[in-house]
Amino acid sequence: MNLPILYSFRRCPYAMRARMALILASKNCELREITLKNKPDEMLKISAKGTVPVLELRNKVLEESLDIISWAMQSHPDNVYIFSAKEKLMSETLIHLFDSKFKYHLDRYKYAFRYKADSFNHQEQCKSILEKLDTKINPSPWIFGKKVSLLDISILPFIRQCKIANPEWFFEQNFKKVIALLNFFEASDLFIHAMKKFDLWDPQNPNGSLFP
Ligand SMILES: N[C@@H](CCC(=O)N[C@@H](CS)C(=O)NCC(=O)O)C(=O)O
Repeated sequence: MNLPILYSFRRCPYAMRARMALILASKNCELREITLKNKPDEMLKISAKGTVPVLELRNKVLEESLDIISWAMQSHPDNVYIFSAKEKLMSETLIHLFDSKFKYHLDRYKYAFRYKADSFNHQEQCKSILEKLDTKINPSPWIFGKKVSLLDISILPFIRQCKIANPEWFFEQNFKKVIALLNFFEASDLFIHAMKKFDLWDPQNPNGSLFP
């Protein structure tokens, strides 16, 4: 295959948002499903920091999910919501909040033992961020209406992880608009497509899988 190569890990929220952007922009690539415990040398050679997703283009390597999204959006797919300047700023602020503060607390809530953290305290911090988000959005069905936006695809994989940590607790919470949005997201063709399973990439048999 002579396509961009995407190193991906199905369950990684950063890789999920990159895959969704590639689907929305119909950007074909060769997907190489990896495992974080045994990253292939081929990936580490082009991206020493060892995180997924990585997109290898003909002339450059994109090592950040948000850069992969920007690259995919260069073709301005008309199935993606176009932000006003104000919405763009709000979205960027929220994406940053989820990538930094929310992810920080989410990791310590989910893996309290590993981080020697107080799970309850970090669950409360996640809750507070989701409650604030709930006051800012009015999903119908996506955050900005009928079209999915980069804000939806960027933050929902993390909100989903928060749900997975304890679904019973999650669904009892008061952030009902966030819950409705997540339910819609998880049932969407876009998300289902992005979560398609691929065999682990085998460097001995180097052709990956065609994606999307
Ligand atoms: N800022 C990076 C973060 C990517 C990231 O942290 N991915 C995780 C998996 S979800 C990873 O690859 N971690 C490396 C490891 O666990 O060894 C991005 O947005 O692409």
